[in-house]
Amino acid sequence: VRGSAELAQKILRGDRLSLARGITLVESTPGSAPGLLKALRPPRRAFIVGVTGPPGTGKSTLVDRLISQYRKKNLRVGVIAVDPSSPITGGALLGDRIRMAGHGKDTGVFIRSMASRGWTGGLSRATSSAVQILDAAGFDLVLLETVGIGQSDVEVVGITHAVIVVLMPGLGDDVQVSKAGLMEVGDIYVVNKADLEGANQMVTILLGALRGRPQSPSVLRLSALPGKDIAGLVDAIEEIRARFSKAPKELNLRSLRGMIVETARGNLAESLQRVSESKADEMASQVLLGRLTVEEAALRIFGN
Ligand SMILES: Nc1nc2c(ncn2[C@@H]2O[C@H](COP(=O)(O)OP(=O)(O)OP(=O)(O)O)[C@@H](O)[C@H]2O)c(=O)[nH]1
Ligand SMILES: [Mg+2]
Repeated sequence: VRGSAELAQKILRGDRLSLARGITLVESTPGSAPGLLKALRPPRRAFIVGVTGPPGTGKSTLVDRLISQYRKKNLRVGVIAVDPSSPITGGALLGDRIRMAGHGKDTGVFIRSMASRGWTGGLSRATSSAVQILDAAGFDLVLLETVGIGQSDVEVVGITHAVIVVLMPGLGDDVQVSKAGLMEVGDIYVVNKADLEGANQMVTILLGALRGRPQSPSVLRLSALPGKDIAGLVDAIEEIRARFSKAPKELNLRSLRGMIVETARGNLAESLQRVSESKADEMASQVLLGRLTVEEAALRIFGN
């Protein structure tokens, strides 16, 4: 605990090495750093933006462009790029680093890739913790990139104040977009790679898919790679950021709700993993003997 108080002090002072160490700590040994997070409990200042969407739509390229835009505004920018399935998309981590490498020497920018390292539920919890650490370290803007493959990959952006969903031409309306729950989470939808064919069609599909939403989110088309029409996206972000600055409570409550749920999800998944190995075997025999149903066994798995 003494060590974590010291580490917290250094993080609050903005020491980069301690910041990196703090994130490594929450990433590698989840739940082991309650002292650190408690000591950090910051006045919540950072504006936190999630960037999600199917693989390869240009999220990292867009994040890189946003870093440049916000550095021009003199905001300090922290980035967490989450890779939920490192064995499969192992190249993506390296790719993210390379794509954002231009900011490597800028002390107003901190970029970190995080991988789930194979343990269930760890991702959600570690991400919430890492975002809190960047907030405490005094970053004005925190960008959180996640690949929107499955429901939980998408839901992790619920810990933010604003969510950008990045799509591209040719995705179609059903497969990746609707299924992953992307149509529910976005405040801003971007059709990236507008330089490619089919961008207008994608916008049409998107508007159709968003029709059921009570408040229509912004829909923008741009090209992150050549850096075309990024200004429109910055305007859309700034509109939400202005709302956040004026009355932070509403968006902070949304983000904290998300963090609590994601952390609980992590805890639950970890507990389940811990008990299921030993207990499921024993209960399977009970079910086989007709003493329990599968449903009863599942309800009892956390009990004694
Ligand atoms: N034509 C075109 N290509 C782009 C544009 N933006 C990004 N790309 C390319 O799309 C590819 C994927 O870009 P990334 O930024 O890595 O996409 P990502 O969504 O972060 O990918 P993952 O993190 O792996 O899901 C790269 O080859 C980019 O150069 C664009 O505006 N136009
Ligand atoms: Mg990426």
